[in-house]
Amino acid sequence: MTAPQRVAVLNGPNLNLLGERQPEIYGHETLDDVRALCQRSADAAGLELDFRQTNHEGELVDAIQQLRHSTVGLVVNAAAYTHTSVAIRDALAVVTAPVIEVHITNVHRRESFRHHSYLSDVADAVIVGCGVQGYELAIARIAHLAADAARSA
Ligand code: CA2
Repeated sequence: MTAPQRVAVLNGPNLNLLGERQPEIYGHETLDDVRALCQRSADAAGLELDFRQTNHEGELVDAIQQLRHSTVGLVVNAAAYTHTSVAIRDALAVVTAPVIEVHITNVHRRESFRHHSYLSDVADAVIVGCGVQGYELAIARIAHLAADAARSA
């Protein structure tokens, strides 16, 4: 029997505060709600879920390096590091599995410093402004790509 395929969801700084502060911007769902939503999406797709959050840039780099050979896709909301981190970009650039960048808010409708992402051009897809549903869409897309890859293997 083959091991179940795994999808990883990585969350960056301050996303642990979801639902506790600024609900008018980020909504009422907590990070635990997002984890549960991702678990349902992964279960529906027959994937295992590895869901993480860290406030530290190097920990995100470590996680990307660690997961790059063991997942069928990475969903990344690097939060503020999206707009600053060459290190996270360089780590993602060597991941061969699909990478999907997710932002809860429509960053293009916000302050101009949020309009540039160091990650978008090394990601396979970018989902912004769909609220926490963006995570669900990203996992569904990764499941679709993983099924395609398995068919053509
Ligand atoms: O829209 C997104 O998902 C962001 O990645 C969220 C980041 C922000 O820096 C990006 O520009 C867009 C901020 C995450 C912080 O989340 C908080 C949640 C509740 C209260 C305070 C911060």
